Amino acid sequence: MYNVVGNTALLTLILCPPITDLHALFIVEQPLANATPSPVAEPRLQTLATGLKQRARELGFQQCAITLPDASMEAEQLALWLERGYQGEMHYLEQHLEKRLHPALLVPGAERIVMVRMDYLPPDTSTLTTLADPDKAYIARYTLGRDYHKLIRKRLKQLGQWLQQEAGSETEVQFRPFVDSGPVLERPLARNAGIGWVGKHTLILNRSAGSLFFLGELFINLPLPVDAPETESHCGRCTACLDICPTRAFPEPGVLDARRCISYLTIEYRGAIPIELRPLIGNRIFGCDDCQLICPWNRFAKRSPEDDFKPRHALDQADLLTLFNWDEETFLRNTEGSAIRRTGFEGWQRNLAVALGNGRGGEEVLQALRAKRPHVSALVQEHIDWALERLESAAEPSPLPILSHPGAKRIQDY
Ligand code: B12
Ligand code: SF4
Ligand code: SF4
Repeated sequence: MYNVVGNTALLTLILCPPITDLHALFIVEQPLANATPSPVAEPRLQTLATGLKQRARELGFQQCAITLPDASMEAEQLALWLERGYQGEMHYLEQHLEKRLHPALLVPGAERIVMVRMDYLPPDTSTLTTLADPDKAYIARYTLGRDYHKLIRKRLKQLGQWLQQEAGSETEVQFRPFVDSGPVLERPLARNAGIGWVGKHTLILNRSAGSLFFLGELFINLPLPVDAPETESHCGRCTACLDICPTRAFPEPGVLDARRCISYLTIEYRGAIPIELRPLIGNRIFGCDDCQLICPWNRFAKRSPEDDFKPRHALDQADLLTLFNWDEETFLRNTEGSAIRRTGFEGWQRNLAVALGNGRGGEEVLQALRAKRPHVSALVQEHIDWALERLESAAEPSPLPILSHPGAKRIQDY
């Protein structure tokens, strides 16, 4: 929290070892205000809200909308989702349930949540061509450049400071920014703010921007007027995302079994990837975009103007073999300031071994796998053995369901 009165950052963050990622931050709640802020007249609140949205656009957010700190309508489904174990080993999702459903318990004093979205699609990165080339590594398009958490958090802080200055001495505005960094149900809150609807692939979709954007939010202690929620789904009878998911990760529309999702398996999960899912992962070594690429609404997705989201180290079309041959030092150097570090060097090698096993093979690949084997952990060794066995038995590559779907003709190569 950024407190203009005391000028001290009161946000207390305790990093839960050994996971050093933002999802695992344990937030100790601190009130936004020790004293109730002075009341502000209705017309002035309206002017501040209009100015705030304008300032958000100037700061690079494509949309900004205001909602109440209330996600209680998710209670039943969230409990059911967790009961079914769909969260896999993301145990942090089981914690702070009351705070997720009632965000004012997370940030006492919060009167409103200002939701923002920021497009992330980088300029032409030949997405489908890379996905279809078994020698190339596919990295989800949201993470080819700089870690978005840092950029969005910084801009949200600037947005909050603008509000403080604008309110001036009228009232003590206080705020706290989040992006993926706390027990916040960002998608229901974004829907409540009217940013979009929750698509059958579980992500927020907007009619003029698709879904290729990040969400972030600012908790504030000022009762600004709220925006109308999105109450309709515009998915209609479409089921494209459900049909083409390579690992069949949707047990039903709008419900994700994360344990089967390639994004979870390649980023969040630390163990041995289930053998039956390995061939379906193809060349995806960090995250997956298929359910979004096939979505007809993403024809309206906009390119991001942010330089920070442009690919670094040509990661948009790197060769699998080149990445597999990186040592730990190279991995750490080339992923500095990137969200890719989240998978760790062991996870990186594990994912690359699976992708190489799904590839075309050849003498150079076989030699690289054999040469690396003695120098890696038991976990990676087991994945290398799987890859070698698969390549030596000349197993057929798994089909790419996204390319055989009738809707594929409409997909741009982004
Ligand atoms: C954990 C997490 C993941 C997990 C789990 C995903 C998930 N669907 O929850 C994994 C690692 C798989 C993941 C993957 C991705 N993620 Co993610 N992820 C998150 C995170 C940190 C928390 C989400 C959460 O709370 N999930 C909890 C469950 C309970 O939510 P849910 O799946 O929506 O479940 C609800 C419905 O299923 C519903 N429900 C409705 N009907 C029914 C019926 C039944 C019977 C049941 C049981 C449930 C049910 O109940 C649940 C309660 O609301 C958010 C950031 C945040 N703080 O919100 C980002 C976030 C959702 N991710 C994001 C992104 C970009 C991605 C990826 C696209 C990245 C990639 N390219 O690889 C993929 C997309 C995969 C997908 N199709 O969802 C963005 C989405 C932006 C947007 N436009 O919506 C977010 C918001 C991050 C951000 N700040 O921008 N992610
Ligand atoms: S991200 Fe990939 S694996 Fe996960 S649900 Fe979407 S299509 Fe399926
Ligand atoms: S692919 Fe179709 S069903 Fe899936 S989110 Fe997009 S519009 Fe909805």
